[in-house]
Amino acid sequence: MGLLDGKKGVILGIANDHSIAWGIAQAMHREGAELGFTYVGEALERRVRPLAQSVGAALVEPCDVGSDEQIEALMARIREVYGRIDMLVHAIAFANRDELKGAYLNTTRTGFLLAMEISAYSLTALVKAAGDLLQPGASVLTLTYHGSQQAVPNYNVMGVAKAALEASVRYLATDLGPRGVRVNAISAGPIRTLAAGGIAGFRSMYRHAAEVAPLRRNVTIEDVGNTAAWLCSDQASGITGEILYVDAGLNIIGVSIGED
Ligand code: NAD
Ligand code: 0WE
Repeated sequence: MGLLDGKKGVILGIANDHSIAWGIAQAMHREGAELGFTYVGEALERRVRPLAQSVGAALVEPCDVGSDEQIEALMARIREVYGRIDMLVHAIAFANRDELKGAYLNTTRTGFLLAMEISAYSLTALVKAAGDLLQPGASVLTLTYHGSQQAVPNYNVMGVAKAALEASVRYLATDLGPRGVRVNAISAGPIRTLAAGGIAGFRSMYRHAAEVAPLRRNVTIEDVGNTAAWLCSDQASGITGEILYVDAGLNIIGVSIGED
């Protein structure tokens, strides 16, 4: 008896087995869900296909969320293979690497628009294109980070994009609620994924998080995956438009004094 028995879901944002989206896929698969995955580019296709096979994913399609054509093609395939879906997971973010360091005020117009398009607007584009593929009882989930709420050194334009993403969650929840579709976000603490790799100061921030978080540890993709599976299950049927922190409690700390 799994939490997600009989449910079908599509997960966007698996790059490799360190991806948060992969943690979500594993937990959803364990709970009985039937899954489909997307990837961007041939390099990632080679990573994603074996992972898809290991959980019996029936659908593996390309989808660059910067392209309306690819989003439309994905939805057409979902319609063919599944008819309808119960879960749509968006675990995608992108900004120019050189704008994830130094002063936020150096953000360029094109860099700002790129981060907003790929990291925030894409959720709205996907939900719009999904249309009636999302039936009553279905759940949409995205991933965010606390840099949307408070200034985090170097997160910069991504923080602004995540603020827009979180607001989108509330407006989409308002639009889809009458149809019985829920929309939520998980705000994860720092995790060492491909997207965190090579970010200026990430290592020391990651270590600091484990020192000051109430649980005195970092969160894992398993922590996030388990919460995601539950949030998309009927057990969470009264929750929509919510930003749920999975961060070992880090965000509730105002001042931390080192233990010596
Ligand atoms: P990841 O690198 O494993 O995943 C990011 C994914 O975004 C990749 O699969 C990449 O292919 C995809 N992507 C980028 N541009 C795309 C595009 N144009 N079209 C489609 N897909 C595109 O890293 P992750 O840390 O697992 O990131 C997943 C989500 O979790 C992101 O939204 C990120 O902001 C969020 N998040 C990460 C952390 C962290 O510390 N790692 C913390 C909180 C939230
Ligand atoms: O959302 C993110 C990272 C998103 C991200 C990562 C990259 C790296 C590679 C977006 N675009 C790119 N572009 C690239 O070229 N996180 C929540 C992880 C993260 O990134 C940080 C963090 C944390 C946490 C950047 C600065 C400070 C903290």
